[in-house]
Amino acid sequence: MTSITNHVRTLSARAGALAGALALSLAFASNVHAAGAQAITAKDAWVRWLPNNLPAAGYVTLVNAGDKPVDLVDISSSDYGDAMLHQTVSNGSSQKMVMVDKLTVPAHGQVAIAPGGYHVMLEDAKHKIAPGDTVHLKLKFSDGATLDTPFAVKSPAQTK
Ligand SMILES: [Cu+2]
Repeated sequence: MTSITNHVRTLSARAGALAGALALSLAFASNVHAAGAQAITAKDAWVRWLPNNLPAAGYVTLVNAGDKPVDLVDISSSDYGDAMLHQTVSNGSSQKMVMVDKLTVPAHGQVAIAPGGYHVMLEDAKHKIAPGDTVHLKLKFSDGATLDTPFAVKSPAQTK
């Protein structure tokens, strides 16, 4: 009698573990689905290239199709050793760059990282980069999404 009870216990323990595993995989599946409905998209991504290994500047417009604001929180690149978000601030006649920790893309809105405002400072190119090339920046957002975005490299003359 004891052995039958033990057997039944073992079975129900297994059933419990199975139900747990199933619930876990369902939860995982719904997370994957949520990540698939990405709120942020990138458009008009380009880099202003400068000769002589001078730092380049990346520009892009971020569009948020979601109901909540999303922050751009990190930028990295396999093509540059350093990629940082900067803002150009003018003080009367002089201009300076300041570091930006995060940039908020408003719900159902967009934000432009564009000349005169924000730029992604790109330094320490890992290989030879020239106008006509495409480089990739990885944009990370506060909702957990990552956008691996191609940027068209342009010479200063091409951007006028
Ligand atoms: Cu800068």
